[in-house]
Amino acid sequence: MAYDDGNIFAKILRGEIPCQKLYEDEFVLAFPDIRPQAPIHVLVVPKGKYVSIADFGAKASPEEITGFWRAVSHVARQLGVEESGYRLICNAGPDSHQEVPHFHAHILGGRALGHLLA
Ligand code: D5M
Repeated sequence: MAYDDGNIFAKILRGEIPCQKLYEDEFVLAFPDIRPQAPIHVLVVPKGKYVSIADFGAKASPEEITGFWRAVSHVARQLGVEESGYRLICNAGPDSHQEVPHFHAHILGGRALGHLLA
């Protein structure tokens, strides 16, 4: 799938739609999910234009990949869930109900999460 510059995260990254910035560096922007499914539900979005985790893995530079995952764990620490624990979710494709076609990770925490992922 080709990257669509009109997706909502692209608009947020360009500053066309506001978000509550929780963390930003050269590689990522992190902000709360608009439809939280846990007391803490934050999205970490790479600044590069990647549709999916497959696209990210195939096309991003080693610096971008390292920067992204470092930022994810940094944000989790910043949110105070490193000790209590949290779940990372990266939806990919129709069966996962990936809604926004710009790769991102969800950080979920702040309560005991269920055992099942589905
Ligand atoms: O998840 C995409 C997530 O993005 C979904 O949980 C809603 C969230 N979302 C959509 N628009 C916004 C804005 N404007 N701010 C914050 N969060 C938003 P997916 O993994 O693609 O299904």
